[in-house]
Amino acid sequence: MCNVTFFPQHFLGLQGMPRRISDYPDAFAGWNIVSSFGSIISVVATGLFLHIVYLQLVGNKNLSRYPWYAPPVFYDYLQILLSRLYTSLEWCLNSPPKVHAFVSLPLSSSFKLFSISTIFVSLCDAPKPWGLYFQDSASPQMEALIELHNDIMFYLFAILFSVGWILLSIIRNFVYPYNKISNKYLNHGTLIELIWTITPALILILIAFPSFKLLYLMDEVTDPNLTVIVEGHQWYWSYQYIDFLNSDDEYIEYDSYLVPESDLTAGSLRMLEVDNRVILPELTHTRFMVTAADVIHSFAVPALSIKCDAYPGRLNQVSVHINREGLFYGQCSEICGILHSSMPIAIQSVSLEKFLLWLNSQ
Ligand SMILES: [Cu+2]
Repeated sequence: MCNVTFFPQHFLGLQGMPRRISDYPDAFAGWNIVSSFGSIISVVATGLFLHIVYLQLVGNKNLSRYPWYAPPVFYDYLQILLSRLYTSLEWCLNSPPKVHAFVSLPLSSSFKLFSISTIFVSLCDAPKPWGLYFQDSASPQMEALIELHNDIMFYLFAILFSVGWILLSIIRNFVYPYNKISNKYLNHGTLIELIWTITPALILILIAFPSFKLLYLMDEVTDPNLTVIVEGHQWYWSYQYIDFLNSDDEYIEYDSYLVPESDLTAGSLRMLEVDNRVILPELTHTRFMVTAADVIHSFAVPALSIKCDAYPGRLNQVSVHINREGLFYGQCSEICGILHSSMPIAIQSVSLEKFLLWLNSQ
């Protein structure tokens, strides 16, 4: 039950869902539904557990003879279900594929079982429905973060399997009806206690080294070629390009609001699309100076590994080097009031020529 409730939250976190939002982009809905079912199941299970405890303690009712008995899983049915879940083109072709397999350009959709409403062209730089992993990275920092995550997951799986193995062998070897005197030798073991105290400490140190290295590396702001001032407001972002003046000799600046559901055009993302995007050149060291006008906000774009708190009366800075063209979505990630979920961020990375053209038009 805990897994059903919290594991989807893990995937949602990887996909970039901020905490404490009242309404979320549609891509996040799928796993949230699973999570809701999980929480309902765990409430029911807690009730059942208390009921069983009551039966045993008050009603004096004993356990059945085979407490670990589980009915067999229907393997064939599971296999059929799995092989139907293909999500990419190669799985819908025969093997070996024909030379001209498609008459028109095929559009890939994700997770056919549930998402009839979300058959879009696959987006790389926004959360995906039923996404399990990070959004595609577009900056060196994000590459490093993903690598750190995978490194730590290695230890996590090692721990999961060793603890799981211990649990299973305890269940197998020390169940009452099969092993009546198994408690006889369960006393103390100085050596094993030393091992299980020191090993976790060593693992923590192993994790800490790459983690701190990356932390300090990401704090570094390398010689920026371009500075953008980001100001969080209740409930929109405003941007200022302080390196450039427009024809009236003023800084280029504009506000960026959420596009409401009624004004969305086909294909744009609900709760993520804005009226004025941040336009940045690719392959350029850019610095964001982040601040806020009223309350604390947080400027966050998962694909670029940006997450920077915006405080009133204080300038924070974060540097980013976008390594390809693309459209990157993020959301305010610090609860800032009733419309916290309605102040998304859209950063469009374009070639330098296009960026200059855009500057000229300002
Ligand atoms: Cu905010």
